[in-house]
Amino acid sequence: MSDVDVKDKIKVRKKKSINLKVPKNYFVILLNDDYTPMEFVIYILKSIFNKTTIDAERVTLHVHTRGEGIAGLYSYQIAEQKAVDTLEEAKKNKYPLLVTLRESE
Ligand code: TYC
Repeated sequence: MSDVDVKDKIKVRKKKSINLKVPKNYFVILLNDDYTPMEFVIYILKSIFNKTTIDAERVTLHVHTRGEGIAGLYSYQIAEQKAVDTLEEAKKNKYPLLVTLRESE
């Protein structure tokens, strides 16, 4: 076999690349509206976002006066599930409460 033929048989193994990307986190943002009762928003923040009563009241007042506020920060899957749970609970109670997700950083 010539040198050229032998060289064709040499396999170059590619180094396995490591994914160095850190997964992003997502804010679940509550939006204000004129109809959802404060008590219901507080209940959502306590039951879905594990807030204390004091924190839930603080976030609710912030959303009420500023238009929006952070309910929590989670990995995408958890943030999405909490948003779905919030919207389902609001729908069940016929309130127009809305949430959005916002990528952090
Ligand atoms: N603005 C509502 C009210 O006056 C209260 C409210 C707070 C609604 C936060 C939504 O995400 C919200 N009853």
